[in-house]
Amino acid sequence: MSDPPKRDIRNHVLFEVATEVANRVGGIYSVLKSKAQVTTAEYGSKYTLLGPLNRASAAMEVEEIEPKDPAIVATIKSMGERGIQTLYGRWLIDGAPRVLLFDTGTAYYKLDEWKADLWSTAGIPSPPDDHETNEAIVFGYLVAWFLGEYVYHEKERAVIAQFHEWLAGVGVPLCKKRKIDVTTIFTTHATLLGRYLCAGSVDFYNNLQYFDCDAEAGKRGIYHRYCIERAAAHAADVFTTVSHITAYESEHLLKRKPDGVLPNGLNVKKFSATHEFQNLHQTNKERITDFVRGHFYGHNDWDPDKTLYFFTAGRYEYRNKGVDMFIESLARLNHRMKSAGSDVTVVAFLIFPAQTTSLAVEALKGQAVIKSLRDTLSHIEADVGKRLFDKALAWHEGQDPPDERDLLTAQDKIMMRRRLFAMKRQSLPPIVTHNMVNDAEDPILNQLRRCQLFNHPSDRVKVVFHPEFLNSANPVLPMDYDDFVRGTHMGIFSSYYEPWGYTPAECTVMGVPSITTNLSGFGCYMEELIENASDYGIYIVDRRMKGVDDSVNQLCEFMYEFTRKSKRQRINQRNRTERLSDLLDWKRMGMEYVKARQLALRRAYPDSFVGDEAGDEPGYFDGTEGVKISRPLSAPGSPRERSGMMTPGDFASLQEGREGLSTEDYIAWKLPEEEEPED
Ligand code: U2F
Ligand code: UDP
Ligand code: G6P
Repeated sequence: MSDPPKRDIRNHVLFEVATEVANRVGGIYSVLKSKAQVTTAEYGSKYTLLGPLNRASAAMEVEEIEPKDPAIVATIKSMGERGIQTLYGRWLIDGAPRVLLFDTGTAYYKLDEWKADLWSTAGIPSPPDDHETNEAIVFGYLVAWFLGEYVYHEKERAVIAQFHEWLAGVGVPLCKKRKIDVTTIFTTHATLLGRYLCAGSVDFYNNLQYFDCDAEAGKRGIYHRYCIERAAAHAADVFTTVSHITAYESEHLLKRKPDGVLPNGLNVKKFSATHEFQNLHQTNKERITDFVRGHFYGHNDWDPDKTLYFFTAGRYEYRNKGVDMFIESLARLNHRMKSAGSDVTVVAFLIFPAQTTSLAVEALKGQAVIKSLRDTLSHIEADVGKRLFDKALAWHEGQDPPDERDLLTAQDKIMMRRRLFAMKRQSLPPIVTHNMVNDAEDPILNQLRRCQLFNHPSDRVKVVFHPEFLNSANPVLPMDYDDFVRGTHMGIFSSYYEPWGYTPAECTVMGVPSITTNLSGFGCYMEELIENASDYGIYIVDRRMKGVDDSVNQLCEFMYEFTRKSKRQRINQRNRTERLSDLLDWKRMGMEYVKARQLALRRAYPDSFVGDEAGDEPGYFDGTEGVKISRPLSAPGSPRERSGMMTPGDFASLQEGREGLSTEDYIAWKLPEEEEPED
């Protein structure tokens, strides 16, 4: 971009490019969807999301409209003339952002040409049989094509294109090679190598700087994908990740130090009555209790009022999500509660989609048995009421009042006996609600077996493995995930590899305490932000400096202490947890995106910033300068929040002009060897 025309940077246009636009695959969908409201508030019609067209999900999520921006109209038309089909519309979510979805299928006639081009211009190879990569290439070329034509038609305004994750990253090196007059941001939400390496049994964090990345990628058959990811990271004007820990990882594995960190936020919905979320906890907890009664029929010998529901959930990445550590800690917790003679029962749910054939008969039976018990008893109850009423009507002076022994008929007693005997069971209550395809090799089941967590009556910790995401149409545990989370007492996410981790953040905004680790982006973020985090229901297990055994004990200790809280203390803690919501709201987190965009404009159009006094300060004209972070409103117990006048990004520290600094810039993240001496 040697001598670009002077474009209007203040009135710029924003495109956000991702494969999960209006199409749920993973966490990026959560990012785009929850952020839409703040971004459309800022940009209105100047904001468009670009994604591949998935007709099935678009039919549900997108309403087609006519584009108004003349440059978009012209570009769609000219691409259409070359056979490329698109769908332009509004994504039917809060904020209703505009989306432009490309039908990649209509561009496959170009695949070979584009693959050759990718090899000759960027040196990126692409094997013939990797469908996901082919899709990424076609989509990337379509986006570059679109942007190239768009800036040809739109000559006035500056254009920012922000790309998420390697799957949408091919367009980034293309923009650079073709000198398309846009400024680019590449945001990665994990690294390919990080995911693969952590899932194996390597000591990832202590060896980050030693991996031979090309060789490691080659060994795993992902060299070409790694090339795309790395090219996008290097070609972007601004490179960002979602957390410091992933920034550090990216620096070593992708060989570019990110310019900043854009932490993930949530669309926080406030209830008009502040205690409403507590009521929701109570009603949803009762729904969980209904399930538990059925699942543990014949063994319901504990007090529902002294029962705590713990859970963990996510994609089934056994080691990355820390399930190994969670189960081991549960076994220790069980032992500890037993030896202490605790009268509390913990039911721990593990929710990870795995391959199953069907719901287990035992699980269905449990719900059925309890349902017929309840039906029979309400029947008897109604009859008793009627009989009592009739007897009372017929009573006259001198007679004894109706005797309660006459109220149950022989028939009632027989019915009741039948139901009671139906609840007898020979076996222990099941661990898993479904029939697993791979029961004998499933890592969760095997570890539960090893730790002997079998739902024995003497166990204080019971476990339920639900190998499917929750939804309210399920006959065994008929609840949507959000409702389920609200009904639990604590979420536990002892992850080993977790660039951000939406699950604990979601717990927080619903007022549910959670445990995470200092290897998760969210955990580190909260640890930095609030001093006395555990008072606020954010417990952070140290998986960095401690050995595995010590981390397991720490996790066990957190859970054990939680079981010793009184109801009053739990209610209080939930109130405090919920007050942290504001810290996670996109209204605040979104500031980092604003800064990243300003930095991108500055790098592409430095001339437009010359002579500007505040020119060193990314985000200086975006209206966020000096904005005070809202603290969670609370007296007396505001978290000792460390942010003061900072924005989320001051932790994240966009690195403009500071390239070349060491990894110590990443908050709270140092290699063990780089640790300062203790004195
Ligand atoms: C990173 O997460 P990813 O997006 O890379 O993780 P994925 O495997 O793509 O997706 C997990 C999501 O998939 C959804 C589920 C999650 O949002 O709700 N899902 C589903 O709806 N149904 C299914 O059957 C299976 C999955 C990163 F690893 C995280 O730490 C970050 O939080 C995230 C966002 O930045 O990016
Ligand atoms: N989730 C869900 N249904 C479930 C369990 C989990 O929709 O039964 C969602 C949860 O709401 C969260 C996501 O799965 O948004 C997990 O995202 P996270 O960032 O924790 O990890 P990722 O899977 O993206 O690595
Ligand atoms: C909420 C409800 C209370 C209920 C409490 C139970 O706060 O508003 O009515 O007593 O939840 O809390 P627990 O931690 O025992 O589930």
